[in-house]
Amino acid sequence: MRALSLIVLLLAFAIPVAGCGDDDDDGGSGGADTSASTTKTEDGGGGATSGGGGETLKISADPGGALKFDKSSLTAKAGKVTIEMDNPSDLPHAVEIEGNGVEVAGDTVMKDGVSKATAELKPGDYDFYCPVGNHRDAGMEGTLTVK
Ligand SMILES: [Cu+2]
Repeated sequence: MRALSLIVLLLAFAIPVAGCGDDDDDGGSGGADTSASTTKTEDGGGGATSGGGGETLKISADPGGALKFDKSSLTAKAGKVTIEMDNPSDLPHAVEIEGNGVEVAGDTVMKDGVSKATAELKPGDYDFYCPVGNHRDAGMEGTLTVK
């Protein structure tokens, strides 16, 4: 009897964990290591308690090919923040968030691509910019204020 109720308990526990795993499915990037999947389960639990979601700020590179974004200042609430940059131009661009010990870069994307940088941010001032070539120096940057 005891062993049976233990199994029922384990099953009840396993179902919500599996549901969580479907959310951020980036498996396959590493090897088929069993210790890696154990770590991932723990991460999933932590993410669930923090509420998930977060805030997404959308910006765009200049469609005419100028080295600038369509916004030079952004504001977000503290927590998980994503900057999502559309690239309608013929130049490669990316978006990067930097400041207060954080440095996260999105993929460099070509025309019609979307670059995303996501970071857990505390209140403070951050920079966002394009890390491609000299784009930042040329003016492809702005300020992200987190409150
Ligand atoms: Cu750029």
